Amino acid sequence: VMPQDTVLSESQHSTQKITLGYSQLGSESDWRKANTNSVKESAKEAGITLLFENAEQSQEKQFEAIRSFIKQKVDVIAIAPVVQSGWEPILQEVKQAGIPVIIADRSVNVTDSSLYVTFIGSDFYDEGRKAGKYLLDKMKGRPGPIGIVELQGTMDSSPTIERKNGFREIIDSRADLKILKTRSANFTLEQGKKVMQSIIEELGEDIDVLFSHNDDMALGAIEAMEEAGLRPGIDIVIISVDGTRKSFEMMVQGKINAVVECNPLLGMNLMQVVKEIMGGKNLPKRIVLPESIFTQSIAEREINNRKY
Ligand code: GZL
Repeated sequence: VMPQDTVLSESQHSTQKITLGYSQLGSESDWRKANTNSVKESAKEAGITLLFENAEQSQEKQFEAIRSFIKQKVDVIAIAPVVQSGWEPILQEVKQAGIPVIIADRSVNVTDSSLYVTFIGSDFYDEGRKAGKYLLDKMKGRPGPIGIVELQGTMDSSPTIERKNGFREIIDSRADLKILKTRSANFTLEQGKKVMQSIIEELGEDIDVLFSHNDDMALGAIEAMEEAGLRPGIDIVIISVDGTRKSFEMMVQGKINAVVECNPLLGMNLMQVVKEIMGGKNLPKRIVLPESIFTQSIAEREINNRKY
């Protein structure tokens, strides 16, 4: 504890005193848990006081958390928005309170971009394109028609909308790549399994490809396939998104063919941005982390480097 009469330098003063309110959307997936750990660990390392609220997929609970941050007069508020719409009113309240906002992970649909300082998150549209490009390449020599099933993430969330659209932009270049069924399983393993079970009952052998918007739903779908006597990665080509350790284990076992990287480890970037805001720095409106795609050929080598 600092003796009362200690004179803090400007930098000590700013880092010593920063309080960040983080509204996390839930704990639905391994990606989300890694994101939460990254934010908590990075705040500790940065000496930033963190108020952390988990909304368990409820936008209303995110609003409540944000109002509590305003009451507690935090220095900065960061939000991982569960869906992209409905954010104007609460962001106006935060603006009235004079607290800067960082949008983290998923994006918000607002007309007034002065309502937040910057958005730190992946390019989900490009993730969808990468999945589509992998599929075109994988199916080059194979005659059609090729039946695709898509498991979508949380409806009205920016990763779901943009992965869906990026994927379609690419596969539309080949007419006999057909999306037979697209359903949301809300980014969870349990719903991925349930939804895939019902799709298998309906389409069975006609399914050639699964495009899953995240690894947890892909893992659930794999369970459903195996219970139905189908061989994931062989009878059905599986493309997923995130790059969690479990997805690498599945690639090593030949059950997933490719995983598009989506990096949850935003914590350090976030704390850097918080400090720059407190230091009066100007920031770009958009901060994107570089990402790639992983296939079975590199899974064995890469799995031990995985941090989440
Ligand atoms: C993407 C993130 C998504 C992940 C899912 O940045 O919002 O939410 O792809 C997670 O695994 O549930």
